[in-house]
Amino acid sequence: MEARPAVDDAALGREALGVLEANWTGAGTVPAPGLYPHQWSWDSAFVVIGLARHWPDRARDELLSLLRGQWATGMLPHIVFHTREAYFPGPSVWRSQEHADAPDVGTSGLTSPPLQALALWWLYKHTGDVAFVRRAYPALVAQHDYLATARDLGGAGLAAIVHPWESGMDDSPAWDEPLDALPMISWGHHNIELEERHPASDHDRYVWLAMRYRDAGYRPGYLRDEHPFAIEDPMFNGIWLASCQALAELAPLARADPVPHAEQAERIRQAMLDRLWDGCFYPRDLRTDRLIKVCTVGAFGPLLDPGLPTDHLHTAVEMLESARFMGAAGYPVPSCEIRAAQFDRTRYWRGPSWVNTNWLLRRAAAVHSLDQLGQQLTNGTLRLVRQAGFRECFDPFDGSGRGCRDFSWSAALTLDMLADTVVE
Ligand code: 9WN
Repeated sequence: MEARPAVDDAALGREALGVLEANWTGAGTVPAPGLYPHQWSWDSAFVVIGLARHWPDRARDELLSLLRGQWATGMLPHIVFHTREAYFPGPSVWRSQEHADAPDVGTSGLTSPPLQALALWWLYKHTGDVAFVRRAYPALVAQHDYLATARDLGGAGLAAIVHPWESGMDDSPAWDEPLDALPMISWGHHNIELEERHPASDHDRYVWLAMRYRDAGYRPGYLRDEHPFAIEDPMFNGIWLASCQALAELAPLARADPVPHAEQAERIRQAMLDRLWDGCFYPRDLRTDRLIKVCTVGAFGPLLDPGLPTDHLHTAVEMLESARFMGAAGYPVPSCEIRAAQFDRTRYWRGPSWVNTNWLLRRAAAVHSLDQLGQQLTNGTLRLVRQAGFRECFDPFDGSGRGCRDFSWSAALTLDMLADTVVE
């Protein structure tokens, strides 16, 4: 049975806070009870954003707790294992603790979209807490240095993802081609809940890829020369660019030089225009040196950049509003172009709408003063959670909920959106 709709916005806000309170383990917020029982990196950044105006102390604790997982290389892992709850692949698969650069707490060996500096900026903007900026800033600079060095596998100024999990959009059709180029793997240790999300063959390949990287000692040289999956993704890099701009604004508060962050942002912008644009932003597969020509919600990541040239902005917004995306769906924003052969309204990241990508696009609309688009994204997203609850994702045509219930970023970002819509 679906959740009963909250009677009004105040009740919806209370329910959202209730979900975040229930998902707090004492050490961090889990994305959802049961299926995701640890701290996931970009989920946490969305939680920080959502709590900034409602519970800043908790938002600070959330970010600090995530930073405990940072490696000496600067890498912020996509999962931090604060508890002993079962999850596959867990600490015994990643074996981070055998690695000299890893922290005391167990973590995965992969990273995820670098949203944390934008989250810190959001927290500062709503709290004015300079002391906290000073405390968190060095870790985020180290994270960005890691991306600019160990992950610039194409040598053009973009960070490459080396696993679908690093995109945060695991099952995106954008990864079909590079995954199909890998050997067939079958290990037979399947978990029914996971299979509802990814076909077993995909999950086996995910684990195989992660283990290859682990067995190579998590070395950047291996990633550059041997690892079979290396992709420059527009959403990952669009988020990185926005985070570089956030660090440029925060740097003076931390008595640091903003210029390197602004220069980094410009390098990313130029490289995305040169390497990922062909009428739309596409991921570039570094192993074939070709664009992966499937249009997903990831194509809109570069819109987070206030410096995106106007003609690119207009073309991308036209596509977003067209029948390829929002124009033919009842709810914003399908995770894959509706007319693509790979579109599937029921399958994880291959069609359903997600609150976090809607929030990112709403942020992009604000950055470019596209007020009507922003309002449409906000209203459509709030309609989803009002009707179906804080689900993991939603059917873009009828708005029904899919995946987990009580999903943290759906609750957190609802709080953020409500804070802008409250009429005093
Ligand atoms: C693997 C936690 C994470 C999100 C990702 C989402 C999903 C995991 C999975 O859940 O990924 O990391 O099991 O599919 O795709 O965006 O961070 O909510």
